[in-house]
Amino acid sequence: MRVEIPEMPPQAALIGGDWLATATTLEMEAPSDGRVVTAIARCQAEEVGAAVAAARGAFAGTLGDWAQWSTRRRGEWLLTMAAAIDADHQRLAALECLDTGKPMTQARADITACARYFRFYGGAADSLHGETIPYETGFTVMTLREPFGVCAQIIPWNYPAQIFGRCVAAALATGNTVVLKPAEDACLSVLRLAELAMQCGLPAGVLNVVPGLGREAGAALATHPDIDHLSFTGSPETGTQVAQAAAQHHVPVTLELGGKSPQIVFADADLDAAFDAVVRGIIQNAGQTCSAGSRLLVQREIAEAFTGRLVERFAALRCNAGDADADCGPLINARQKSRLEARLAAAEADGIRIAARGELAETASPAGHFVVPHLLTEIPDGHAVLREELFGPVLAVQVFDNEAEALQLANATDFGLCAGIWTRDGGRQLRLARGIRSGQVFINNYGAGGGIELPFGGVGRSGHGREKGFEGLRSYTRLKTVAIRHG
Ligand code: TXE
Repeated sequence: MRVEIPEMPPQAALIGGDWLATATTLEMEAPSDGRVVTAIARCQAEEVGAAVAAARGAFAGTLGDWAQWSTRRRGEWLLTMAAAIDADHQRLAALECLDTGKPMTQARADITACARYFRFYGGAADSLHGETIPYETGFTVMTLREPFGVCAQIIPWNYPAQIFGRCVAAALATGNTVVLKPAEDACLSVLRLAELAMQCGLPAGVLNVVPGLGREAGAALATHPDIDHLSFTGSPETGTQVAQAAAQHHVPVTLELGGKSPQIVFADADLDAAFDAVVRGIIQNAGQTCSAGSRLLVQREIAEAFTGRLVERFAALRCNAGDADADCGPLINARQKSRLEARLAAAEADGIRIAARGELAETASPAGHFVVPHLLTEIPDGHAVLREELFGPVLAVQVFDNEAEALQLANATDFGLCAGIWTRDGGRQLRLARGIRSGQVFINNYGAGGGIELPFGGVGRSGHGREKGFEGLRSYTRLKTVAIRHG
C-alpha cells in the first residue's frame, strides 16, 4: 500500500518560539527515488547564536523560567506532548518513511517509540531526586540534582524521531532548555515534532531547532561558548571534533558513536529464535542502526547449517521504497551508498565470499540509493569488515570453537555498543555478559537499541555517557553537594 505524501513542516528554524526563514535553504531528497520533496532552513552561526540566546533566556532569564517550573508541571507537559505525538502518528510516520526511506512499519514503530520517550520521562520527571549522605556528627549533607542549563543536541538521520524523543524529553524533564541541530539528510519528523511542541504550549525558547549543514550550523553549535552540555549522536570522526570543540569551554559531552556489535550463537541455543533475531538485527533500517548486529559469531558444530539457513533467507530479502514496506529500504544518500559499495568491492577483492545477496524489487526506482542485503563468509581475521561500521545491511559471519574464542572475537573491535549471546548455559551467559566490552548485553534476545527504559551507550569508539531509562535522566543533571553544619 502506497503512503500518501504528508503535509510538509515549516521550511524554517524554530528560535525563541518563532519560525524564522533563513537566507538560503537546503533541498530535501527522498532516498527511495531521489525526488526533491521540500526544503529546510540552512542555519548559520548567526541563527545558532540567536537560538542559544533564546534557550538561555528561557532557562532562567528574560524569556522565562522553565527551570523553575515544578517537576510535576514539566512532567505534565511531556505527557501532553506524548498524546499529541500519538494523535499525529500517521503524518509523523509518513514523514519519517519518506525522509529516511525506511519501511513504513519501521517508521510507525519509531513514532510510537518517540511518544513513549515523552511518556516515560513525563512520568519520571518528579521521581528523580538527590540523596542525604551520613557524615560527621553535627552535619547534614545532601545532594541536589540540577539541570545544566542550555543543552546542545546534534542528532543524526537514521532515527530522527526516536533520537529527538530520547534527547529532548530527558533534557526538558530535568529542567534544561534545548538547541537541537537535526541532520541535513533527514529531519522532517523533527520539524513536525517541534511544531507539535509549540502547539502543546511549550514556552518560547525552551526548545529551539536549527536545521542546516554539520559544518555550518553543527560546528557553530558545538563551538558556541554559552552552551552548558552537548549531546552528539553520529560518527566517531565528527564526535571527536565536537568533543574537542566543547572541551574549549569545559562543556560536558555525551557521545553515541555507533558500533560493530556481535551476536554470538552457541550450538545449545534456541536456534530458531536466534536465527530470527540475527536477521532482524542487521536488516532493520537497512543496517543503518548504531546497535545493528553486524557480526555473527557462530559455533562450529552448527555453523554450516545455520549459515545455510541464512543464505536462503538473505537471498529472499527484498529492497524497495519505504512506502512499499519491504524488508529493507534504501540507504540515506548516494554518498553512503557508494561508500558501502566500495567496501563490499574491496572485501570481495580480498577473497571474502559473498555467500548471498538479496534482491531489488522490480518496482524500486533506479534513482533510489539501494544496496541489497549481503552475507559475508570466509573472512580473514582482523579484516576491515569485522572492525569498521559499514552502516548497511551487511552481515559478517565468523566461526568459533569454544567460549574463550567467542569472547576473544567479540572483543576484537574498538567499538563496544551492544552484544547478543545465544546459549542455554547459565554460567556461560554470565561469564560472557561480564567479559564482553560493551554498553548493553542481550541474552537470548537482541534488543537492537533496547527499550526506552534501558540505559544505552557505549565504551571505546562507541562513545561514552548513557542515554535512555533513568540513567538518561540523571545524565541531563549535575550534582550539587550541600553540607550543612548545624551542631
Ligand atoms: O555522520 P556525521 P554521517 C556513522 C555511520 C555512518 C557515518 C557517517 O557509520 O556511515 O557515521 O555518517 C552533524 N560539527 N553514524 O556523515 O557527520 C551532522 O549534520 C558539528 C552512526 O552522516 O557524524 C549530523 O547532524 N556537527 C550514527 C550529525 O553530525 C556536525 C548515526 C551526524 O553526522 C559536523 C549516523 C561538525 N563538524 C552516522 N559535521 C549512530 N551513532 O547511530 C557533521 N555534523
